[in-house]
Amino acid sequence: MNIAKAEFKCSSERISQVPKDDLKDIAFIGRSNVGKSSLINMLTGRQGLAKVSGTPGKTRLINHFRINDAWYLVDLPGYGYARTSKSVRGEFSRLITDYVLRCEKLHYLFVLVDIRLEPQKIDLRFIEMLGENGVPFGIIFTKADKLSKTQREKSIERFRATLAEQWEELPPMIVSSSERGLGREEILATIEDCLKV
Ligand SMILES: Nc1nc2c(ncn2[C@@H]2O[C@H](COP(=O)(O)OP(=O)(O)OP(=O)(O)O)[C@@H](O)[C@H]2O)c(=O)[nH]1
Ligand SMILES: [Mg+2]
Repeated sequence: MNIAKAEFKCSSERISQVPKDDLKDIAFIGRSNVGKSSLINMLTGRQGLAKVSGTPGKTRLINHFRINDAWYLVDLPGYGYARTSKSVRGEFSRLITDYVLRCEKLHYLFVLVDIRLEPQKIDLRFIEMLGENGVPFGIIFTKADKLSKTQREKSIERFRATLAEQWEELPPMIVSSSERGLGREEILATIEDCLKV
């Protein structure tokens, strides 16, 4: 898929504020600092479209970017940001659970996982919630440039094995690096396919 046009549409602090048109949402979520905003910039080829930061918790709202006037790419706040007070955090914020479980615009969700880390409980719980609620999703491993090829393969295998303990069918998994542009074609092809359904 060629991205000819990518424009910021709006930021929402409640799901009642998301765009009311019938374009589908393809959203990106994961732990704070996993690289969601960087990946969105890499996919659209527009640096600075989504705000990137070394400080976790940068993205706090649901951000809609309108792509080719045909669909929305959605940057979601990170979960598991420990420095947010417990009362607003819950396990996953209300904003995240409302959007992921109730928003009818959501068509497909990519869960981003840092390829360097062993499977994190919070990611596994999030994935479990998606499975239980029938939310269609795929996994994108981020920051692949930080590992060697062998280390990457080991890490993916470890994640696959952990998921296989609980799930018979595993979600699609894509390896990416926003620094290197790795995974771009594969992610865009996956999006193109799932927009047809
Ligand atoms: N080496 C490397 N660093 C990356 C990559 N992607 C993101 N980063 C770095 O990771 C940090 C966090 O990136 P963001 O894109 O802001 O992460 P985020 O998931 O949007 O973070 P929040 O909005 O805070 O939840 C930044 O310092 C990025 O430069 C990557 O592919 N490779
Ligand atoms: Mg962000």
